[in-house]
Amino acid sequence: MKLYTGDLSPYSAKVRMQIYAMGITDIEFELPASFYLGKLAEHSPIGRIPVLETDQGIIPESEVIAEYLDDLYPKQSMAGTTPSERANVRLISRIADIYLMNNIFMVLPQINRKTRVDAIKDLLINQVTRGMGALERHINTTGFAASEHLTRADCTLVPALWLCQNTVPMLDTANPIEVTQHVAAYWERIRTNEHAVRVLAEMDKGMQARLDGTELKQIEAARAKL
Ligand SMILES: N[C@@H](CCC(=O)N[C@@H](CS)C(=O)NCC(=O)O)C(=O)O
Repeated sequence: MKLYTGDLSPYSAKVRMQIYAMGITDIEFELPASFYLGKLAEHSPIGRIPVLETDQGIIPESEVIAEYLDDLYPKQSMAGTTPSERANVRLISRIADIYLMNNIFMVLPQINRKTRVDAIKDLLINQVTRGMGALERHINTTGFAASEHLTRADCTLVPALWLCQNTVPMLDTANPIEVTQHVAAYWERIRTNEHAVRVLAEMDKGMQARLDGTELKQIEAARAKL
């Protein structure tokens, strides 16, 4: 199998963290040139990464890929065991995906102060703040995000919190993790987990490549090959 993935992409990082934690070693990683050219629809109609290529066809959407991996390798499944634990895993993963990452992605174009529309920024940041408030109420106060062991909830939440910490302040807004108690404590704890450490380093590397011009060179190289 092949995963179309990028270092900086939090949705891709979520799937990579699950792959590392499940000990799956036969999935090749690739960032296609089409990503830089805005032509990801050549690989998947949704036009976004991650995409998993399997012998049966492609699977887009991080949550769908995550569930597919759990179904494919039930012994290593990270979906939780009891019905209530599984519900918690899904809930934390949905909060991270829908209320945090999705709204943060929508607000990112407002980083540019010259073109910023304050009403759009405020609307979306309020939604991120609400999502963080909900996470504060639902997150486990000990151990991992949804239970006492590592689950898919952690794989979604780690990249979501990284995104929050590293991008929201660029909108001249305080990092919403700072006013939390349980989320902030979790954020400290999870950064000692080996799989979290690995994806966080990959995301830092991706951010560095964006800031130091390495990514721009890759885009230019992809264009030159057209
Ligand atoms: N709901 C999707 C979101 C994926 C997504 O937005 N991926 C971003 C990178 S993190 C992307 O491919 N953006 C390219 C684009 O929007 O053209 C998922 O969970 O996989």
